Parts: sequence; structure tokens; C-alpha cells
Amino acid sequence: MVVLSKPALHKSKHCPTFFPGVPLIDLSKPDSKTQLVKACEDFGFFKVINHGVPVEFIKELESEAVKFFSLPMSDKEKAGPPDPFGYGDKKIGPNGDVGWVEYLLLTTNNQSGYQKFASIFGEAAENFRCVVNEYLSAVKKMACEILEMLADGLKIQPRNVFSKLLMDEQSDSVFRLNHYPPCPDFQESNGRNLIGFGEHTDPQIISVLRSNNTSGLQISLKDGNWISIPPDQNSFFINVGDSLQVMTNGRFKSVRHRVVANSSKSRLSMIYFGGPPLSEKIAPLPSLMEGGDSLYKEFTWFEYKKSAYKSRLADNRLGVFEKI
Ligand code: GA4
Repeated sequence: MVVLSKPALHKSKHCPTFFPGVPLIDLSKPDSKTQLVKACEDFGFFKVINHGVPVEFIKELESEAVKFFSLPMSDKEKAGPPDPFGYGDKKIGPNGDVGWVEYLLLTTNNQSGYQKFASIFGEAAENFRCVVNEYLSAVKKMACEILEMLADGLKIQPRNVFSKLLMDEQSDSVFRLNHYPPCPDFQESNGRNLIGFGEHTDPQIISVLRSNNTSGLQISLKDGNWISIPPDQNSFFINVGDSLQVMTNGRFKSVRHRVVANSSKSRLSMIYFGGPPLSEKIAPLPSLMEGGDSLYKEFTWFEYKKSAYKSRLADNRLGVFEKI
């Protein structure tokens, strides 16, 4: 169990209230590209509606996930350990991070993540894979549309500069199902929170999150204050990842976020992390350098990942690539 330290000077750091100001973007509106750019600059985070992902894909996947997490622990463990793909319980990553969460981490472009899985699901594994694939192709399409609108909003050509990395056959993207069981024994009244998933930024280009209607997600604002994001099972939440921050030379910020456990309700979230191919050089786009220098030393996605897997969740993973 991980507990945030006692409230220090700033109450709002530990007792965040729901924040009404998170940008809400209607993807069906022609003017949304300007709003998208602003949201990525101001928060690195926003919510989208009219996203075009069929509700039945979401519901089917949710029901498969509920079935999986309801299995006996001895069965779920057969789909583990997460190295990095597979079933994990409480331990996150290889360097000692823990949270009140169990999860399934899968690759998106090959079947390797599913092999462990087939051993417990038998024939149903095939159905699970179809449901995941159906969901992922719709979510990836939406993510690419958002990235193309962002390129338009930034006046960058070609408009697929970002989206082509997700569309590449070698794209190193990841899919994660997180289940945060309720934690009834935990006293939230003492001003402390039980951490479901500790604070971090996402490494990739863009992350697309859908959760059920249980609260828990919090984001950190530029001033360092944490705010709670009201859940909305009909919308998607989008995070700017570290790679997009670099490609925009820091104009877009990867958002620091975390999940706190709920004392009475389970939270279930599904996250697509859209990443580039391993060999891709991650560097600011020349048109975004505005005559200035790159803030980052050049690196490939492979190099970033190698260093990320040596880091703790809360570390600033871009720090080692920043120019002094
Ligand atoms: C954070 C975002 C994604 O959940 C993830 C995580 C990954 C893992 O769980 O294996 C990492 C973490 C995440 C960043 C630093 C390393 C790797 C755990 C960890 C301590 C799947 C990802 O891509 O990076």
C-alpha cells in the first residue's frame, strides 16, 4: 500500500477538488484544431466528445476486462509476470514502484502479449483478442485524427508528421487495462490518499484513456497543484506524452498525472499509448524551433525506452535528454 505523505503547506496538493476547467473538445467541430493546440499547450490534457469510437466496442471490451479481473488470482497470475507484458498486481515497472492496482499490459502490433493469456482463457482468448483489436483500431484512428488536427493547428506539413508514427507497422504502441479495486479500509478523512497509480508522465506520443464512472484520475497543473478529473465513461481523455513534448520542442507539455484509489467503487480504465517505431529519432520538428535551438539532445525511441526502464515512475525521464 502506498500512501501520500501528510498534507504539507498546500492543502490543494493533497485534497484536490473537481476542476471544471479541463478543455472539452468536440471533434466534430471544424474549429477544434485551435482548441486542441491550446489544450496541449496549457494542460497537455483534454477530454474529447463526438470521437467516433462505437459504444459497443467500448462496452464489449469493458465486459471482457471485468470478466478477466473477476477470475481467481491463481488464474490471473498465469498471464503474468509483466515483463513488461502480461498480468501484474500492485508492482508497476521493474524498479520498485507499487500501487493499489492490478493490470494487463499488452503490445498492440504483434501477438506476443496474448500468449500467456491463451493459457487461462483457452478458446475465449481469441474472442478477447478480437474485441481488443476492434477497440484499438477505432481508438488509433481517433488518435491519428487528433494528431493530424494538431499538425494543422500548428501549421505543420505534412499533416501526418505525428500520426504516421502510430500508423507505422513497427509502431511501438502499448495497451493497458487497469483495475483499481475499492479500498474500504482506507481512511481518506485523514487527508491522505491511497495511491492507485503513482504520479508520472507517459513516455509515448499520445495516450487515449477511457474509464468507467469511478473517479480517481488527477492531473498536475503547471503551478504544481493537483486537480481531480470528474470521470466520464462516454468520453475519452487524451494525454500529451514525452515524445510529443520533444517533437514540439516543449511547446506541448506531457502531463503529470496519477490515480488515487476509491474507498467504495472499482475503477476500470483502458489506455492506448501511441508510440513511434523503436528506430525513430525523436527530435523537435524544424518548423517548431522558431529560429531557436532544440531544447533536447537527439535520441531514438529505443534509447529513451532503455533509459525509461531504469527509471522510477515519478522520475523526469526527459531530464537526461535536456540540453543544459
Ligand atoms: C508509464 C506509462 C505506461 O503505463 C507504461 C508504463 C511502464 C510499465 O508499466 O511497464 C513504465 C512507466 C510507464 C514509465 C517508466 C517505467 C516503464 C513503468 C516504469 C517504471 C506502460 C509506459 O510505457 O511507461
